[in-house]
Amino acid sequence: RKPSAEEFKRQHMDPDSPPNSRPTYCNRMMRRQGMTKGSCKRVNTFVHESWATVKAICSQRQMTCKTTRRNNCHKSSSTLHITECRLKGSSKYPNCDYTTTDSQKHIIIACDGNPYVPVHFDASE
Ligand code: T3P
Repeated sequence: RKPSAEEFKRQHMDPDSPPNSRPTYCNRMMRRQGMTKGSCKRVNTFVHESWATVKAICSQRQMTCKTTRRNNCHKSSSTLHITECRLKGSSKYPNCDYTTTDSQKHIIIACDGNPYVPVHFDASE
């Protein structure tokens, strides 16, 4: 299935909650957003900014995607508020147990389609 903006929103957008380092955030959000079904997704980033702010990155600096090597990635010109969820080594499916880390970083996302919108989270730096 082709990655879509809807998938991107489900997995990576959390505009309404402020960045918060409550340690239970990732365990709760990874489950609620469907990323612990069948297996535990290992790494996932949530962005605490509006869809308008994230969509605008599709017209910012273009670069090669690290994961796909395609040339449709874009790096945010500003840093954004994000939370990174990382599966703990001790975690055993179906008990997906994550570390929650807040930060402010540039993000790199892939955009696709017409309209040209975010479809994949590539990296943060
Ligand atoms: P998706 O393509 O559905 O956005 O790279 C594999 C997945 O890991 C990819 O899912 C994005 C996700 N990921 C993050 O969410 N944050 C990161 O910092 C990295 C490296 C990957």
